[in-house]
Amino acid sequence: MGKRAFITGITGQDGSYLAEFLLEQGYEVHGLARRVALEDPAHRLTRIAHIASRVQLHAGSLESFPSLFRVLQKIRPDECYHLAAQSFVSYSFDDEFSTLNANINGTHHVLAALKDVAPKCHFYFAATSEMFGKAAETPQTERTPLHPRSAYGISKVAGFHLTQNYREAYSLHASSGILFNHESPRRGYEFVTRKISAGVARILAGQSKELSLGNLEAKRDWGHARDYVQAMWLMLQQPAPDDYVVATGECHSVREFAELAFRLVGLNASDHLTINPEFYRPAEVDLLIGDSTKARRALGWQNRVRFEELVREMVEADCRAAGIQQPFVTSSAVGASA
Ligand code: NDP
Ligand code: GDR
Repeated sequence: MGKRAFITGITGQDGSYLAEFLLEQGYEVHGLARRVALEDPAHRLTRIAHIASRVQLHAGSLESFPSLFRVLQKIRPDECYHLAAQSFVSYSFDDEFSTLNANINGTHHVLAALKDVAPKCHFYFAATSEMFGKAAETPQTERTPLHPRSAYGISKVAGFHLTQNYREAYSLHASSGILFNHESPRRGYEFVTRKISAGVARILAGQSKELSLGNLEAKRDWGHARDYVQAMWLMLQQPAPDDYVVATGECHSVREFAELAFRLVGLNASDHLTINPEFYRPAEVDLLIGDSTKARRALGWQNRVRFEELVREMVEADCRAAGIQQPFVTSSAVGASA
């Protein structure tokens, strides 16, 4: 009999890759989905449509302790991956209240329910490099001080501390993955990488002329979501719970991402890229780059997808969706002139 896993946020980017991975490992996979999503699967469950018949979805929301308690009591999972969150940093400035409410209370609700109904369950918390925010050192490790710069970052610091506290106070096998940005063709359209890949595809297809972004100089450590969900799983297979930074150790600016995406399809970024101050944030995180030595050594984790391959996969997927089968002008853009 395989193990039982429960994923909050199964309809999101990471949840969909994690569900696939756990099914491959022989798990019985359960997921939390909002009632509105269950009633509109054609639009709201697109990322897991291909595995819908193999996962069991349960209605519930982060805001409702009773809904989470009921689901966890019914499933009593061996492993719980708590990924659900209001995850868009920019939106957390527009609505601090709902971000703090969903993210902090949601994590508290899941932990409190697990403590009562499945205290032996291994728990994963989706922490983030945004907790480092105005980072005190470069690169960031598990020991770097936390200095969040948004309600989102603050909510994740609270979730991180809650997770540590449940580990210490109630001996829960509760781990946090401090994951740096990870992307894929399943990334939400609001995030900058997908905004770029989808924007490039639209321009190439003649459906639009420009792509409007905010701060091009922000630097991020971008990996592929498929690699990162394996780190989540590895953490829960360890005898003892712990916290791990998961990152590629390589960083690029938003400008570099955009220039490469345009260059791959034979377009010049400067002909199409415009700046819109509306996309600037009240407080920016300028530079994030992670040192994942601990995860590599203790978990044996590695990231396989490099930067150019990631950009290429995202641009290709969006071009295909726009009806363009062969979007690339060169086999490799590295070293190509802009
Ligand atoms: P997504 O935004 O793609 O997915 C978020 C998920 O949370 C969706 O399934 C969404 O459901 C669900 N959700 C949001 N609010 C609620 C709610 N109130 N009740 C129930 N479900 C809710 O995020 P990712 O997959 O990219 O990220 C997964 C987690 O990892 C998040 O917690 C994120 O903050 C964190 N993280 C992500 C990183 C990244 O680079 N991707 C890096 C570090 C951390 P619905 O589909 O209905 O909206
Ligand atoms: P981030 O991702 O805030 O790092 O959070 P996002 O892609 O939104 O922003 C990355 C950087 O790009 C700059 N930027 C823009 N961002 C967006 N969204 N839209 C724009 O037009 C634009 N122009 C420039 C931003 O200012 C920022 O510096 C992601 C989320 O997945 C979080 O949930 C997760 O915790 C962190 O990654 C690690």
